[in-house]
Amino acid sequence: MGNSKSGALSKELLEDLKSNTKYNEAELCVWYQSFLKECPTGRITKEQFEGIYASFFPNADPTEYARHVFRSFDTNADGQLDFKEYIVALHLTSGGKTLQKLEWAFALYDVDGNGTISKNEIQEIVKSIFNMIPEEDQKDLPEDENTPDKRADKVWDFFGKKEDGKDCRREFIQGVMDNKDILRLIQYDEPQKIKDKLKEKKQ
Ligand SMILES: [Ca+2]
Ligand SMILES: [Ca+2]
Repeated sequence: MGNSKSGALSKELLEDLKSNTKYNEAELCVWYQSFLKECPTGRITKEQFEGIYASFFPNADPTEYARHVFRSFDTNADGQLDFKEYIVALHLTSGGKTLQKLEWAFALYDVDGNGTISKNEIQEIVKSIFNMIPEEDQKDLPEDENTPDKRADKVWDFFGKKEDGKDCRREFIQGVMDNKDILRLIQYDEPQKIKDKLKEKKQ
């Protein structure tokens, strides 16, 4: 993307994003201008991304979760989010199709990217989600999901796994599709708040 600094979106990228997200050409152009204003280099670094999360969770610790979310959006694994990755992220966190969202959730949980999800990986993500729940709110959680371990166990049990089992992408997506309750347990809805904030900035 050699023209990322020229202020214009390449035709290929525009077509790509139009067909893979819900945004139309006019919206994408506006997003792009605001993206360049915020990130003149055309890239968001991991530190900037963590900073965005940190500013929204003053009473909690979103660092770990932000790191995992960043990894799941950094599809070419170069340590930065370019405009395409950023728009796909926005699209997924703000009402993309369920299947796309679940594919993203799988990528989030597959920490080492080996194509399966282990119990350790579930524990790691669930713990990072927990860190974002302020302590006073944790007290209001149901008894069987009020600690990271309990919640991770519940998710793991849902998939019917033995201690050393693994979950592949298809099983994971089908499992969550079949039980909406598990969707609530594996995700954190706060990105909506971040999206709204980013939108405000645009205006
Ligand atoms: Ca990248
Ligand atoms: Ca894995």
